[in-house]
Amino acid sequence: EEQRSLLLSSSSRFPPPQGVKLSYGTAGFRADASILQSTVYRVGILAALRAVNTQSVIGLMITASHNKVSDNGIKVADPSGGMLSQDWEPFADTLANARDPEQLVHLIAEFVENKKIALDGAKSVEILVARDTRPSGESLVEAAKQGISSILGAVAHDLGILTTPQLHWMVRARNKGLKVSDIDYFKQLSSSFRCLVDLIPGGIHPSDVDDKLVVDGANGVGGEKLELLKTMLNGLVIETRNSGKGGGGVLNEGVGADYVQKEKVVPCSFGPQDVGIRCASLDGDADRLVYFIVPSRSSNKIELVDGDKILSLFAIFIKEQLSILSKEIDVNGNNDYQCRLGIVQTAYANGASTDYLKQLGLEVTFTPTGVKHLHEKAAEYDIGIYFEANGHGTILFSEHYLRWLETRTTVLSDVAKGSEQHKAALRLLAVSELINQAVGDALSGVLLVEAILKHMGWSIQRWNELYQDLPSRQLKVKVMDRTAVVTENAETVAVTPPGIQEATNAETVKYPRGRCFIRPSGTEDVIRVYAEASTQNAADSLANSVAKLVD
Ligand code: 16G
Ligand code: ZN
Repeated sequence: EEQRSLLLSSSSRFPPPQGVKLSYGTAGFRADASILQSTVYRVGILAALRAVNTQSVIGLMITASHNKVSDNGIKVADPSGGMLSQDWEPFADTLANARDPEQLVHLIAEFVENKKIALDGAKSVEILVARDTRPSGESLVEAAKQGISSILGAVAHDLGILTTPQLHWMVRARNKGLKVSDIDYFKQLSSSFRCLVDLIPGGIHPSDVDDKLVVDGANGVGGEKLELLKTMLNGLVIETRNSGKGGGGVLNEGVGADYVQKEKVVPCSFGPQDVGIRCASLDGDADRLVYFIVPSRSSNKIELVDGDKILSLFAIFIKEQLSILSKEIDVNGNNDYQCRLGIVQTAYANGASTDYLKQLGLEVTFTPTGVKHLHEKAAEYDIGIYFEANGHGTILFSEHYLRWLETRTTVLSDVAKGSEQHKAALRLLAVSELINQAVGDALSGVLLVEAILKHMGWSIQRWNELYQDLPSRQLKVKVMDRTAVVTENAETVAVTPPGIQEATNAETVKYPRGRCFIRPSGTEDVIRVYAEASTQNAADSLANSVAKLVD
């Protein structure tokens, strides 16, 4: 019928690359941009099917995040704004690897039948498409649109260049029935930031006025969007570097959150002039954020203030508000609601951060690497805070708890309005508006960090001193087949190849405070090794000896 011939004719324009097997990994499909046309076209089809199936708005983001500028990738945002439902991932793989139009159409028909997707095109559905600043993005967006429009009733809406979290935010908002444009995102961020600042006890300290933050935009979309956001903020001085404008540097080359976190050196255009200043780095699509300090004029080494420290800062602030709120007693002398606060980390979290969080009395759980895992776990709490050490994370609020907070702020008597409890509830509500509820978001993350530092009256040095990171080392080992390593227990135990875990343990016990694990990368053909110990030499040596076991 009509649908079949539509698919056959459009797919013949997108022959798949020969001799490559693609897989929808932790971060969607990612590869050299030159081989992605057919994959992106096919993911366009998948997104359209997902939209018809859920009768919701779906998002498509064209980005390769922190990877090099010649790479690109594509991932799907589900109706909630989160990652594509995991039970659709195998279908994504199957589609991407279909040999020819006939097979492709056959696979689609089979899937449509299986999932009982009603493809009559009767009701139209919308797919929001956005891309980062990569030059290959433009033609890939075209391919995505072709895929989308090969499904009857599916309509692509091209939003141009956005950060990844912005796209996720838009999808989420649209499915909540809000008529939003990308300017609404900036309005919500800036007004909730303002709200937090207005609630600072005793107001902003005068010395804050010329206390600036310098942000490395990774020569990508984040720098550009931050420039825009800045114009809507008061009381925050931000200097953007590596904003990607005016023929400056190359995307992610010697810049950005991934570079800074892995290499622990200053990014391009930072140096001796920045000693002691509060600095931050975004990644190429602005879903990761790390802070750093340049400690001395004589070296390019930095003090990294990573995702774990951001998590700790957020946790302290949330805990403080909750403890203020818990002093609120109702007329019967009961405190009627106990908020469940949970912290979610991965095995990459520095052991010192986990110790610190537990000392604060917080519940800490671990999941495998990858936002979808952390996000899912965090969503089980009233307030769930998750972060990867690499700087991807956010704070999730359950609908139930938000409703409760809202009633607190409205039912409190006039006397209680303006009370500490009232303010704490307002702060938590402002945080839920500011911090992206769909995915980790460097721009909203920067604003929340800045608001909390102002609230606490802390310098970045004071913040960094919450605890001291244990020395660590990450290595990667190129292997023929990374699937040979299978892990369990949130990637802390390798169950295959046989004996590898025992050998790793035997090395680890040789080092005081030693901790080490291996896992297959979800984005590259490598096995990653992480080691931590009481000294840098020990961590290096542990990582090296375990890397030899893998080789
Ligand atoms: C992707 C993940 C990130 C994870 C990283 C691990 C998303 C949106 N991003 O960038 O969370 O930390 O992969 O990479 O899920 P690896 O598997 O190569 O170590
Ligand atoms: Zn990213």
